[in-house]
Amino acid sequence: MRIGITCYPTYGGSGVVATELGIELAAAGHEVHFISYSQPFRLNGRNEGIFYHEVPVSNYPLFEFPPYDLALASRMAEVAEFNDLDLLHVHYAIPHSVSALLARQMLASRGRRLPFVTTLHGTDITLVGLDRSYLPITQYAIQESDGVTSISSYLKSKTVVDFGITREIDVIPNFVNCDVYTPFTDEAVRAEARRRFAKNGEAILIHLSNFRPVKRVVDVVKVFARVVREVPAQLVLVGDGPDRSAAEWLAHELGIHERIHFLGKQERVNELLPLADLMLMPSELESFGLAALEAMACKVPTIATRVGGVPELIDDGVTGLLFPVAALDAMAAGVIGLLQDRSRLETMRDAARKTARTRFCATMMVPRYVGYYESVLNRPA
Ligand code: GMT
Repeated sequence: MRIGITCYPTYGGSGVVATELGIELAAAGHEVHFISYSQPFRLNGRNEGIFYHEVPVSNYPLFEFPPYDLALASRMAEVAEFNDLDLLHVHYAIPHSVSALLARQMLASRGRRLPFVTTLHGTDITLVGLDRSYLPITQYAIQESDGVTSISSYLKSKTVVDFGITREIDVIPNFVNCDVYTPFTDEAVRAEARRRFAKNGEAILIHLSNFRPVKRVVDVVKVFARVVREVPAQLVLVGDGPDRSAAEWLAHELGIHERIHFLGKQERVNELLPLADLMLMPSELESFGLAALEAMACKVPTIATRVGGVPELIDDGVTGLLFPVAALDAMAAGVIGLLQDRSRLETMRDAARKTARTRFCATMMVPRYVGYYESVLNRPA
């Protein structure tokens, strides 16, 4: 198949899923064309079968707000025509599904079929999409898509209820490549690698996100401050975004900054995750929680909040621990309890990896997407 993929190329879960899917599809022999305003950050240009098409956006002075969605629609139609695409797969409804709808109509007027699949990821439904200025058009584009998938059952229900969507939505959960996201096989090698952050064999906690308010990064620092009162530990923070400076200030104010490693955006998170004992994900909301899945594949359980689609991923007490939002004392007690009970932590680490491999592996989910594309293509136009 020849598939066009559009996503936000910046640091965010939907872009990661779209990019990883494109890489897997190309590895399976499909031709994948990414169409976006810049190259998705996990796409390094080395993969055979993957092409990238930049969307140029005019900055003519009359446009106080450059019309990206229109430029994207034009580029989608062009790329589809010049490369004979079978279908488009857009990640994040706003504005990608609207642009795809326009591209489909443009090509239909020339007698060419270009169906599109929309994958809903989270804030496109739960936050941004509910804004009245976007709601009617998002609702329309979802309803008019040739196929719609959602990354969790939670998000599917939210879309049906909050947007009054009546069309079918298939749940295809997020996935991880369990050969790329792997734990260390040799404990001595792991111990040596951990010295990068923990010179004296201390515990290592990790957090990975885009540091947006919904991630509650300040809570990560507050939980860590409680943990280090009881257990010697280091905290590795991967990512960047609006709340980074607040987190850095707090780390200094609490006098624990020397134990906290702000790494910023990192390309190869698969090399950092396996160094940790636990991940912290105290988010206000997560429709899925991809970072936690990537950690689980590396044998790192997550201490998370019981929100959105997280319970579909993390089995409380088995593959991680779940707490109410802002329950900082309870979260810290959970972390301390696990760090002080190494055999319980080891059991949980094994269970986390097993769940990633048996329920969320790329080898299972990518064929589901391919099957879904085929069903869309086989439907009458
Ligand atoms: O979490 C973000 O702010 C980024 C956002 C996105 O769409 O880029 O992530 C959403 O999609 C991810 C991939 O499907 C999910 O793992 C995240 O849970 C979801 N974020 C939220 O629901 C807040």
